[in-house]
Parts: sequence; structure tokens; C-alpha cells
Amino acid sequence: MSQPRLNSPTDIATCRDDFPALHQEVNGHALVYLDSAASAQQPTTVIDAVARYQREDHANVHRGVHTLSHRATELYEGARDKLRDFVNASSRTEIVLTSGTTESINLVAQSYCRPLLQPGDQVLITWLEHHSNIVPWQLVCEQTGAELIVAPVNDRGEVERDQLRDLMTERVKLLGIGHVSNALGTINPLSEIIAEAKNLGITVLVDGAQGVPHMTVDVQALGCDFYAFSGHKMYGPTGTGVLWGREALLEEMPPYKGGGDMILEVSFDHTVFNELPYKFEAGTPNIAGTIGFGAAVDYLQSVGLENIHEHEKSLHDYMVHKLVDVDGIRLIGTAADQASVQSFLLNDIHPHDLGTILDHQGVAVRTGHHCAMPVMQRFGLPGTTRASLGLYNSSDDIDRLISALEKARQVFA
Ligand code: C6P
Repeated sequence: MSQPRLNSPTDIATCRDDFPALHQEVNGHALVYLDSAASAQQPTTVIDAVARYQREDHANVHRGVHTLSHRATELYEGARDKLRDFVNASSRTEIVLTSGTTESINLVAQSYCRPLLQPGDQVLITWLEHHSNIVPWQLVCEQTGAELIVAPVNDRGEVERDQLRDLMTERVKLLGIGHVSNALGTINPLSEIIAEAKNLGITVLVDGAQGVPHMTVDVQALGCDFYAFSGHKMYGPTGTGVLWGREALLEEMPPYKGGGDMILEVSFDHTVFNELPYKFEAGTPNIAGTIGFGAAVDYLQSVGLENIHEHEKSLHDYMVHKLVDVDGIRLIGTAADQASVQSFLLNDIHPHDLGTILDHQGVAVRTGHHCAMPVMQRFGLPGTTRASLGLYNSSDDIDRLISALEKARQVFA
């Protein structure tokens, strides 16, 4: 099979140079980073944007009349504008800046669902979900007496569409569904599923943590109501994220947290809340991180999401093609449409042991349940080894993974 190349004016070799962390040795070997689904490495432009703010512009946002505060506010709000463009939100007021996907989903559970749900109502999710798209719904169901119901997946790791459809009844008040499964790489056919849900009047939240780094996302075209994502999976800093929500829904929702910045006026009797999106952004935010998040959006757009998608897709095909030739490999997650994640087992080697042997050879992968225990249980497994790709990976990285796996096989023979 031919070696995949980045089909863009920006060559893969150039991209790799943008990421300083990739140019190091780990355990005496050149690092091969195959854990971008957990946290992607950051390009110099992101690191520099954060450092520049810390060095020259550090001040609080929305509060000061002085120059540094103005500069900080401009950079911070500039990141919001970039994020608005990035997902094609109809307004910047729809971009709520959060600490990540987890906080975004909890915000919807507590602020949208908690006042709405009653005993007898249901929240619908799928077996593929990350714990962040399970536990917030469990909590709100316990608080309200509503019920959490779950659509099954088949042996390839695809949602059973007929059963999902059957579960969509008038009792369901919200569907929470991942764009891409972090454990199996399955890409859900979101447009069709969302259309079916919306026809029945069901509100849809998409967990986009593993979607936005790998493909163009247009929230208006998707037709969902909420889309949640994290900065650190798209080459930005940790502790940053977005909840995109339809303005009409966000307007009706009560604040999630109280504190500074989310108010217009406070007395001991009464508080007037700030307008969108600030109503949901209490307290001093992660200013440096969000500025870096904006720089990550610039970086992604300079490479081009279409190019990234194509590159990662051909690299994923190459990885699967090579993995199936390794004696004793069992792929977990073989959906027809998969993004840049591949879970697998090697003979009966425990994933943690395998991950450790790979690390000894400089190959970084994630092992375990990937914060998606139910889907692991669906496959009767405590966990897997997962290799996940970023735009900076190459076929050489896959070749290194394969030879490290061959070595592990010999060690455990
Ligand atoms: N998945 C992984 O290794 P936070 O932690 O809030 O940035 O993202 C949570 C989250 C939510 N949904 C999906 C689909 C995810 O993949 C993640 C994070 C990482 O797969 C860490 S568990």
C-alpha cells in the first residue's frame, strides 16, 4: 500500500515541524505520538500566543479600563469570534466558553434539562458514549425522576439505527450523541439521526470532542441544538472548550453558575443576569488558554479541515491494513465509517502491559477503558489499546507502531 501524503499545500513534514513536543526522544527512541484523541500536541503558534499573553498582556477581561485589560479582552473575545466562524454559529452569542466538553454537557444537563424533565420523561443516549455524555444525564435523571435509555450498537461498533429510531418517542426530551466515538472511532451519521430526532421534536446535543479536530463541522447544517467540544483535542490548551447552543434555547436557560461577570446588577434581593453568552461564564475564565484556543483554530484553518480529514483517513486505512497483518491482533471497532482512532488487542496481553512495552520503544498510545466503560462491557472487555492519529502523524509512525507490536508479541510469546 502506498504511503499516504498530506494532500495540501502544507506538507506533512512541514506540519510536524510546527510541533516541538514531537521532536524528542522517549526511552531512547524518537517519540511516536499516537494519543491525540486524549490530548493533541500543540503547535508553536499556540504555545507562543499563550506565552505572549502571559508576558505582555496578562490582565483580567471585561473589567479594567486600563490598556492591558483592553488587550486581554480583545484577544479573548477574538478567540470567541474565531470559534464562531470555525463551527459556523449564526452569532457569537451562541459560543459559550467553558473548560471543555465535560463542562459543556453538564451545563446543558443542569441548565436546560433540570428545569424541564419530569418523572416519565426520558433522556436517550447510545452505548458508544464517553462517560462525559453518560454521567451528567444520570445525575439529572436522578434529580428529576426522568429515565436514561440507551440505544445499542452492533458488533462493528455502529449504532443500531432501527433500535435508536424505535427509542425516539414523545417521552424523549433530549438525545445526547457523540459525533465520533473516542473508544472505537465510529463516525455517527449525524445528519440523518438529528433529522429523525428533530422531526419528533427531540432536542439534540452532540458531543463533538472527537469530531471537530478531524472534520469540518457546521452546526447550522447539522441541525442539532447543542454541540460541545474541547480545545486540547484540537491542538489547543487544556481547560478550554465550547458549548454552542441555539440562541433561542440559551436565552431561556437559567445560569449554570453564579458569580462575577455573569451579572448586570446585584443587590441582596435580586440579581439581573448578564446577556448571552456571559450569563453562563461566571468568574475569571481561562484567558490564556482561550487565547491559545483561538490560535489553534487559526492553525487548523491554515492547514484545512478537508486536508486533515483526507490525510487522517488514508493514514487510518494504512494503519488498519498493517495491523491486520500482525499475528494475534484483534481489531475492536470496525465501523464502515471510522475516524482516526483504532482500538485493538494483541493475543491475551493486557492492554496496560502492551502500552508499557510500546512506551519503552517510544510509542505513546492509550490503554484501558478510555472513559467509555459501557462500550467496553458491550464487547466483554475491560479495555483495549488505542492508537489515535493527529494531522502530524505519518506512515512512518504507523510502521514504528507495527514493529513495536511485533516486539511485544515476541516478549510475551
Ligand atoms: N476523551 C480520550 O482519551 P474533556 O475531558 O472535557 O476535554 O473531554 C471529555 C470527552 C468527552 N467526549 C468524548 C467523546 C471524549 O473523547 C472526551 C475525552 C479523552 O478519549 C480523555 S478521557
